[in-house]
Amino acid sequence: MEDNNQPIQILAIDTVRILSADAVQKANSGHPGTAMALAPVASLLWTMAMRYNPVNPKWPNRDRFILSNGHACILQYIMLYLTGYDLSLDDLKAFRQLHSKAPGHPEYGLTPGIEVTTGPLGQGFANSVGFAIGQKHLAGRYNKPGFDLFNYKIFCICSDGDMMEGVTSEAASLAGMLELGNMICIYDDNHITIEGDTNLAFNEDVGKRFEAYNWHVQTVTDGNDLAAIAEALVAAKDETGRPSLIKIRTQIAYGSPNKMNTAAAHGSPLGTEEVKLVKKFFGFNPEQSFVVPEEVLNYYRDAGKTGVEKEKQWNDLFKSYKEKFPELAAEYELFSSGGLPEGWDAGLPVFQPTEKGMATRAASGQVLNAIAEKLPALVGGSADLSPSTDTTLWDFYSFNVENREGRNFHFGIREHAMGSALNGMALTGGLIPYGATFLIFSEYMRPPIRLAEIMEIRPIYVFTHDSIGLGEDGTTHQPVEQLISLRAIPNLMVIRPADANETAQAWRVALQRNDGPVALILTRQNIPVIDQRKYSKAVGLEKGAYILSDAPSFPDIILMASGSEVSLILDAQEKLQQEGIAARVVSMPSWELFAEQDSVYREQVLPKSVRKRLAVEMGSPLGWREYVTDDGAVLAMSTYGQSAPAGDLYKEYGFTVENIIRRAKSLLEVI
Ligand SMILES: Cc1ncc(C[n+]2csc(CCOP(=O)(O)OP(=O)(O)O)c2C)c(N)n1
Repeated sequence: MEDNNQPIQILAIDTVRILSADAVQKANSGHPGTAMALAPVASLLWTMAMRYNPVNPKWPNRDRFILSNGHACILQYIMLYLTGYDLSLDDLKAFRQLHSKAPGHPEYGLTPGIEVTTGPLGQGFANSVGFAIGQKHLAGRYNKPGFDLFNYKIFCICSDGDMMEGVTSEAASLAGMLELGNMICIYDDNHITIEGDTNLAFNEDVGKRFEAYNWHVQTVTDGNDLAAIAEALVAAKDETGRPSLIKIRTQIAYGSPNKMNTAAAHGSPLGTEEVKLVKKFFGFNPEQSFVVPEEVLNYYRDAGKTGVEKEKQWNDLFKSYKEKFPELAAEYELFSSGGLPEGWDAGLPVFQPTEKGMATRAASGQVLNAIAEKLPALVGGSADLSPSTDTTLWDFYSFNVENREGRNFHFGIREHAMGSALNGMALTGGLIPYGATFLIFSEYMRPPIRLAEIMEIRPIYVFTHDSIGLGEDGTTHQPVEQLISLRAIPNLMVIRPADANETAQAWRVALQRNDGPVALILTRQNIPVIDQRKYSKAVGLEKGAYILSDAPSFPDIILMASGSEVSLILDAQEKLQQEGIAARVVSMPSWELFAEQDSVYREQVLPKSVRKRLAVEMGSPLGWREYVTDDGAVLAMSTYGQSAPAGDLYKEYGFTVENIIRRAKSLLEVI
């Protein structure tokens, strides 16, 4: 250090700026400028505004911090290291390297203190809304007079890019309406994006926009004005009736004489010489890198240590809460550790065949309501489609400003924000969130679905209206490629049950999974309830594929299907039998579950020696080849559907028992 006379706060901030420049320079990739410019606000957040304990990053009543502009994550890693999380200076030196704890964008589960994986712009902001909903709901359910168990806040930093993304608008609108006063978002208004000045593509008044969303909006005109930032943070914390936006005008790469305020400082190292100039500007030795003055480390570590006592106080509070409200405490402990109560599935309904049959969405609604009482952690809703997706919990209230304990969520027609909010809710701890819409509109929420897979967290998606079988709504609403595209997402478990009983089993499997999300794919239309006295029990669903009805002798052919098409192949089996053809019927609700089975089981279900196989699914044929082999065939949708009654569409596209028989015979060359 050349100049040691600066007040510690300034020195501490400058250290963060220089570490940012150093780490990105060493990695030879990354985003230095934004981290440098945000150092003052970060420093204030971690020293005066936020409640956290680096020794226990999972402490339930900690404030949550989400960096929505995840590209600036070196800033967060530096703050985690400095305040005493399990992250070292060496980890910072390994920024963006193989197996590093400091990857190119923040990843949940990899780095202690990272609450959620961010990087796709807009997600972190919308996740924050989910976290804020989660906190309000926990408080609504568990807080009692004298026991303010959950009163933490959600802090989020976001950038121009976040503000441009549509999902931010959806989520901000929802947050304002729900009066989520526990959320504080700092908007890094630096006027710079990758292509240059924001005037190229973005010139609205963000503050006014957020005011219109019912947010409490403050502006700080200078990102280095510590007093103004601190004041704004205090005011934001005091505002509990509305979410807060603090718009801070910063200068990207502040301190870099040649890169400051330019897009060049956004996504590339500043350059060795420029980094030296930065060090000079801040009075550091230009020849030294990764310098952390001892007093700076002490300054941040001391701030971090205050969290130990705060957590202890909370633990004491929880202890007396546990004495006074043992059941509620036990419930929270169970669900927040990912468990389910003993016997939770005892009341799963069993459905009997009826003349009319039953849509799997309707069965799902019954299942959900049968288990809701025993699973208070199960909360969810839809993007304005609860009546159509059958996802209302009949005996419970809606979540709204008056009732935070409500378990029915109205996300509005905001599928994308719903998906992102579900991630924040799932990460809250103690909640099992589900979200519903039509399968076709899963398209509108793919980014958060993918992130849930990466994070191995467990929202449950209820996607109904799963095929041309939805009928008259027509082409725009009839999914074709959605099933296979969801199956293509690693770690998403897709389950398309064949009837009401498989639907009950699908919920059982979904709720038992706690290392990744599940998508339930359900019909709009009534379909037969398969007679479990005549055929195999629906519990076979848990294996992904199972022999629903075997051939009386060694099978000539295997018929396989998922969802509504299973009943068709069952009928076809019977008719083929009358003609002396032995067909095995395999119900195949989940490729992912089947892939988890051992090879012996898989061989039992699909023996290699039976090469004639016909797969039937009202979706894209892609992927089925693996199961039908080169000697088999796939009856699927290779075009879009049309607007017509379902029965007519079944005929039009060949999803009839007669056509299945014809295709089977053609495979067996008996036509
Ligand atoms: C959804 C999404 N689209 C594009 C990108 C690629 N990207 C990363 S940062 C960025 C914009 C940078 O501008 P800003 O958000 O203002 O960040 P700053 O320059 O202030 O760091 C873009 C387009 C992304 N991460 N996510």
